[in-house]
Amino acid sequence: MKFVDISFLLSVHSLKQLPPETLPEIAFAGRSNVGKSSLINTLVGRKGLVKVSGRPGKTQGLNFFQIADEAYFVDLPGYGFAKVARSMQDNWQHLITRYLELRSTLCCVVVIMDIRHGAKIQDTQLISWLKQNNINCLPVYTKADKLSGNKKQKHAIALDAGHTIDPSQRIIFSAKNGLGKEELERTLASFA
Ligand SMILES: Nc1nc2c(ncn2[C@@H]2O[C@H](COP(=O)(O)OP(=O)(O)OP(=O)(O)O)[C@@H](O)[C@H]2O)c(=O)[nH]1
Ligand SMILES: [Mg+2]
Repeated sequence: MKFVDISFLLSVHSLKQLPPETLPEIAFAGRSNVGKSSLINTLVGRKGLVKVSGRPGKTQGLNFFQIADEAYFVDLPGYGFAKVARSMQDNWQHLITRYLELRSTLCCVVVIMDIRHGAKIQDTQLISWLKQNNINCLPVYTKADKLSGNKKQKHAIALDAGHTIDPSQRIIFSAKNGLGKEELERTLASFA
């Protein structure tokens, strides 16, 4: 499946606003500023579709995109952004957790991590929570353009070890040069 015919559907700030569970859904999660929105833009080949920012906390609410009549993409707000008020963080956390637990059409959560950084506790927690709840999880190590070939592999292996991920089950990616784009397309199509 090529993810081309895509349009913005709605931004969800409470469970009541969720669209009906009609199409298979793929959600994109990760720490604030890791590159979730950029990854979606690369995947769909539309630079400006999802707003990208150098400032963490850009994406607020659950942003739904519809891909033809085939699937929804859900851009989740980033976690771990300290400058957002505590009460708001709690609200996001609650909304995202309930969404992930309740959504029967959710077929995969892409967990995006910065390949340059070591394993972060919030990613580890999310990955193991998804496993416990029998939700498909696809780890993606992004910003790979920022590392040389050798370092890329070394960092990827360290992240695998930190999160107990099998190297065949994750994808090394770059929104800047398109590395891993086709592999990601193929893998997501197999879930949707
Ligand atoms: N070099 C490089 N920069 C990237 C890549 N992906 C994202 N960025 C940059 O990282 C910053 C954050 O990107 P976003 O896509 O807005 O990140 P996000 O995870 O959606 O951020 P929030 O919505 O705030 O949680 C921007 O300055 C992007 O240009 C990548 O693969 N390579
Ligand atoms: Mg974003």
